[in-house]
Amino acid sequence: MAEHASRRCCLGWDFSTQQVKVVAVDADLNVFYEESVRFDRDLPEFGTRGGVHIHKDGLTVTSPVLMWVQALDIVLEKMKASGFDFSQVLAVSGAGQQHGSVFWKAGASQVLTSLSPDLPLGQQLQACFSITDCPVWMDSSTTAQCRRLEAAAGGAQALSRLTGSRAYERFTGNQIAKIYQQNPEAYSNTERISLVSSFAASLFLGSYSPVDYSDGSGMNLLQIHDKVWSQVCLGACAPRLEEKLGPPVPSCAAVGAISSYYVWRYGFHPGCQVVAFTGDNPASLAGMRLEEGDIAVSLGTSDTLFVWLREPVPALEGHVFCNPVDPQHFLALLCFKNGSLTREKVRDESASCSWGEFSRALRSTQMGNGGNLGFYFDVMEITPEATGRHRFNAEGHEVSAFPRDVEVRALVEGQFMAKRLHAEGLGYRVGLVAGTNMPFSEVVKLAPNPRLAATPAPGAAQVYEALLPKYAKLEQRILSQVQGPPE
Ligand code: 5FX
Repeated sequence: MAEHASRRCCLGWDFSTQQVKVVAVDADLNVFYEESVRFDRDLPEFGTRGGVHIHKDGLTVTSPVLMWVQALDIVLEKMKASGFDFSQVLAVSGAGQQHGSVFWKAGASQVLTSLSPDLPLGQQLQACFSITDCPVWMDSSTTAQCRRLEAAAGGAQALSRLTGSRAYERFTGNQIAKIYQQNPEAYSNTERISLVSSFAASLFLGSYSPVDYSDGSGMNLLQIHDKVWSQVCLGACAPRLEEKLGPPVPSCAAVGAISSYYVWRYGFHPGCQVVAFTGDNPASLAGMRLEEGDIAVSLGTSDTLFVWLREPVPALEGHVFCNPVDPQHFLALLCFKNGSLTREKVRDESASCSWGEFSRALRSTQMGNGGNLGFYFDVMEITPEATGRHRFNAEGHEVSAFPRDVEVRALVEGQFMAKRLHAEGLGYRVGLVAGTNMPFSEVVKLAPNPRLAATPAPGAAQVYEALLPKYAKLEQRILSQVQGPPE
């Protein structure tokens, strides 16, 4: 029998854009088993690229709901074939891509609660969805719905104060409004709307699992302070929406025991608990074990920044979500579109296409870059909404180029000052004292320590504290060139 066969554990699922993945974690928080299904490779009959269908308008992006269901079937069958002992699983929970939505057809609840253990889920749930291609987070086709929602809420800033974000095209409320307007029959034939996270939890529960506060904050519908649906926002999106969403719950809530389907088909223990699933970004905050005052940066195609906040200041950029670990606190998320690709471009132009050269250039220049500051927005940036490359010398005069080494440092310092500046705009303060009495942090103490990739150089705080106001002023200057002076 395989080594992983009989270990008490919890299963963590990830329903992401490109794959469904599971990890089994033992009592010491060691991950001892992993399995996954990649949509494009393992379910080619759905014809997705990167797990999605990009429609002809270039704005609409969807994923087939049955692809997600079948992926779960395949992962479970693979686990069974490997001898995985499901009877040792104490609880299942997980994460889903944020904002995506699933529309359950009238009558689906009945099917979910009476699943036959003899058949895979995909076969039984075939007719359970009123929308078979679900809107996902990459969709940007709902600008009209966004403007309508902001108007109904008293403006973008008012909506942000209420729900944590101004209206965003991918946010679920706007997606629901579009479906209601363009396909009213499908909407009225929908008995329940889930997020990808609560949809996945529902599959395990064998009944509708509630939306959790954290992922619910990515809908432009939830009042992030009161944790209730906003009547104004619901009303602006679609009729009878509250009953289709059901009441939201804390992200750590146990929502019930696993469906008997899994007990009979796979041998799960009937007492195995399903804990609410949440969004992938909130789950990352929990997984990285962030605490109040911590900040985490993910450097990818886009750079993403996560911050644990106690008193957020929702703004016109970035998002404030309810915190998945402590519902009294918040999580701020900022997305910077000019991430890795821009760094690679500057590396190629100024460091002979070599990361070694790039690092040498950084070492050969001083912190603060002699007062030279740069903005590198090769594509239209999200935070802030500006484009182009802008370089300023120590006297604040715009210059057309920097020496190569200065260019490299200006890029890195500029990208990180932007992160600090905009995180502060959402209420983050550098130097906060970590909170006490956090049960979650106690629980995860057992897990191996995350590896710090870097620590600040001595003197960094003084240099950048002094430079940041200058950076902020120059950013304003660039923005006023793009947008015109503030009204
Ligand atoms: C966050 O707001 C996003 O839209 C993305 O990070 C998705 O969650 C990716 F799954």
